[in-house]
Amino acid sequence: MNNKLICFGVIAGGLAACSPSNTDFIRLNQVGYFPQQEKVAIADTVGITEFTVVNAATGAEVLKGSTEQTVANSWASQAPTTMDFSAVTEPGKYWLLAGEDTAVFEVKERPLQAVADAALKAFYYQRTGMALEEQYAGQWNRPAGHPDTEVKIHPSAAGPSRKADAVISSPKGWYDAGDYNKYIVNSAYSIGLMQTAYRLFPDYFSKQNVNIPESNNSTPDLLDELYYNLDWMLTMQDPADGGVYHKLTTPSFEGFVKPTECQQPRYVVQKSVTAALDFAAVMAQASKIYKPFGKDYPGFSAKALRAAERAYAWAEKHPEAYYDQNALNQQHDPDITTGEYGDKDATDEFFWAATELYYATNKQSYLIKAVKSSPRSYTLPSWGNVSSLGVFTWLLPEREKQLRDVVATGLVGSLKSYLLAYAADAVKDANKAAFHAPFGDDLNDFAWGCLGEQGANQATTLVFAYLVDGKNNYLTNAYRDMDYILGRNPLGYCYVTGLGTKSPMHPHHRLSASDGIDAPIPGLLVGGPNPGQQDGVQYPSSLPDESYVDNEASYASNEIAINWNAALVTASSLLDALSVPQAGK
Ligand code: G3I
Ligand code: 9MR
Repeated sequence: MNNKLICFGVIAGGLAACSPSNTDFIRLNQVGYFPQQEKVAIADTVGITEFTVVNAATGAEVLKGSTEQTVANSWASQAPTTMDFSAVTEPGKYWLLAGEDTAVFEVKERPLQAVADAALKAFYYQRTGMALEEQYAGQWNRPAGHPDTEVKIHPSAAGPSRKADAVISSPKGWYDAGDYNKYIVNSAYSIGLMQTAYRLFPDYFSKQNVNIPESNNSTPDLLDELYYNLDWMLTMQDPADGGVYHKLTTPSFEGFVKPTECQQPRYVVQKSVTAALDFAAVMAQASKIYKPFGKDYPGFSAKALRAAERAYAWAEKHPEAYYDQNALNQQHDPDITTGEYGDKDATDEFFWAATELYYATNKQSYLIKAVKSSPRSYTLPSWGNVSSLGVFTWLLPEREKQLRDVVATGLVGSLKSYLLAYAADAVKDANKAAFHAPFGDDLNDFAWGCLGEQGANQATTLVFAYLVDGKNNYLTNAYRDMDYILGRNPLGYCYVTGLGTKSPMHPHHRLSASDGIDAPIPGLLVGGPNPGQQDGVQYPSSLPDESYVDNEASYASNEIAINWNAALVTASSLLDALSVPQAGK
């Protein structure tokens, strides 16, 4: 079948609504390009040397171009071709035609606004313990589940004042992911990333409205949403000693049932050093960020700072209190088999927490501690390695100008050089990469949750490199990573639910799976290609960048999680803000 001719016919007949067939192999950003953005599509059309761009509304040809060869990935037998249509800058809908293949794309102002808004709104859908009303949640409205007002102290968390099986109240917060549990390490890390975005462009966030119950108060929606989880986190601190429980969980994962149908008891489990430090870091951040919003959140700023200092002091006394679920299960009952978020090295958490506490208090002791645990190279943010969150805080452009202390300025100098070394290396081959992005040409790019932890977080890192160094090339490459996530990838998925022309319909997500609605909850980034394939599901391919399947059972490639969505919120908001200079700071 010749798609090209069929679509031309449709266009000539005045109907712009025809859609490309699934067999097409043109890969591009399915959400849209802003007028000045580089615009590149990928095809595997061997032998095709030319492409055409047609205005979908008028049928008029607006561009003719030549294809170029990329460099094949080490695991691929063949390099795809690229088509550069950056010259198309007039807002509108277009067809890209190459040989037998067709794809539709759109040029518009602020295409990433839809991504940034949907990604943030997804956190509202993850809220536990409250009813989601139709006026905010649309067809995904639901009654309250998991009130968590009666949660048991697991024996691993018992102490002199709170004995095993004692009951505490620990309501609110977000469901972590496809499961129904709440984990301090992961939700703190997620908040840390998004609070970083807020610090960079507060004016951008003050204008955002995602229609949540708090949208009409005087606090930005982002901060209202984060507060819903911060408020839960405060309940996870043991008032007796300042330690922080690692997680609030059922002993084993629930089935694919609605929140209101869950029966298992919920526990708070063991205090850990990583939970305490991640908690300390975000509470210290929040104490500064929420200070101007005391009208909506009275007393929170001071309370957060006190909580942060106590948690940090606890961590210093318990530096070896790692969360090791196997060891825990050998000593205590019931066994806990849900997400571990374990760690055997808290140096990065000490660095991040000390960094934030120094920024919040100006106490010299925290500066010394931050320097002592500072990293020797740059590592992308992930729940398991948070050193970059500390790096971002040191490199905040406004702050750097204010630093006078020689120890602090020395540290900033080193951290900057590590970040820029990472960024320079990341972008060096991107121009010729198989999918024209810095993410996606290395075997190590693909693992559980890679689209968030390695894709979107690389984009955020490159935004920082751009802000620090001023090189446009870093910004261009950050947008390229977003293009990858939004469709310019081997399987041609826009990996965010509800966006683009082909997106996941069956994520490993209990809320979406149990609500009786065909469409999944929107705005959720799936984990993505993961050659580990740990879920035993049949995948279409064993190639690293094709190890993804839109199957509800595939928790290793098709789950959603707050940390990946936090990465999407951060990258898409920063890039949206930067594509409208006046909306940024
Ligand atoms: O870091 C290594 C990397 O160096 C190596 O190249 C790669 C090769 O496969 O493996 C990488 O480690 C993987 C790691 O994720 C990457 O972050 C591990 O194999 C993999 O098992 C690990 O998966 C974690 C998963 O839980 C299983 O424990 C994910 O990070 C983590 O995001 C995920 O979190 C779960 C929670 O436990 C429960 N809630 C859902 C959530 C999302 O799936
Ligand atoms: O649903 C669970 C998901 O949230 C986790 O990321 C994943 C790995 O810990 O585990 C999933 O639960 C599966 C369990 O590990 C094994 N039995 C099937 C469960 C999913 O239905």
